[in-house]
Amino acid sequence: MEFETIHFERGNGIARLILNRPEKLNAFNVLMHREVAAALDAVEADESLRALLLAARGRGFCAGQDLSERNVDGGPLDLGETTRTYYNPLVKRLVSLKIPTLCAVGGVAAGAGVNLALACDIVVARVSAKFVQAFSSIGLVPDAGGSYWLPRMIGQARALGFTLLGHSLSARQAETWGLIWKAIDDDHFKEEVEALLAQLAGAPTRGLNAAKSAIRAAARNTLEQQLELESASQFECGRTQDYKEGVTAFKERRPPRFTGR
Ligand code: T3D
Repeated sequence: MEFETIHFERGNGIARLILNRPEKLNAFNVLMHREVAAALDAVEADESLRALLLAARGRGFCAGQDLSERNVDGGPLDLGETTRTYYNPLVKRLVSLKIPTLCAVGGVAAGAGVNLALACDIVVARVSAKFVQAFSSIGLVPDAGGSYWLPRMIGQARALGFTLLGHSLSARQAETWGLIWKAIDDDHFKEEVEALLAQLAGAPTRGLNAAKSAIRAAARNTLEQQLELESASQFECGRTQDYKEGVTAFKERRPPRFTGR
């Protein structure tokens, strides 16, 4: 599929969605939203896929909304409508994909750029990358799920400081705070990302999907509900070929060959 603002490719069970407006630090304009949505359509329809990489070209990961698209000299803009139309569906789609998602943050992530990364299952970042909740600098509220993820992931005190002060957070600090999975030395970044992708693409896909759904549901469930969800998920996972393969491989003392079925 050919796009203008993203690069999208599929192969070996892996979809790679690469933001490609490096001159704007990969800020989102309407076309990029539409092209990302089309790429996600393709991901959802392709049953051969077992992992998604979200990454970006150039020195930035994503600077959030493209502010050159916002004409603030006319009447007031309806940003409720733009977030409902573009960012909210994107966050919901990323979160509910049935394959594991890996976000590789190779440079600065700002505004919605941070929060879209947080919608992915695993986030890694170059040590040189940084994260900025840039909303406070332009009088906005963290959107694209930011106000949802931050207190859950890093606690209210840090969420408030990070958001209200607008200070940038280094990748190491983001890792220490539990905002991301891992900060990786720049020299090893590409190979570690590829290794993680290969691991995810070779994993028992349905089991991973059930696991991520359960962990994401925990924030809104009681213990009773969560225990029942685990049992229902285990019922489904116990019927997969990958479960059978995992147990068989264990007994035969060999590496499992998961197929995602
Ligand atoms: O509008 C709605 O629908 C509501 C939804 C909002 C979602 C949001 O994401 S709101 C938040 C929007 N984002 C920002 O406010 C971030 C703005 N950018 C920055 O604060 C800084 O650029 C960074 C901290 C991200 C990086 O700083 P730095 O010094 O490394 O780079 P720079 O020189 O500022 O930027 C490099 C270029 O990218 C520059 O272009 P130029 O001068 O070289 O032609 C800059 O204008 C451009 N750029 C960076 N961010 C944006 C952008 N262009 C358009 N929109 C941007 N968000």
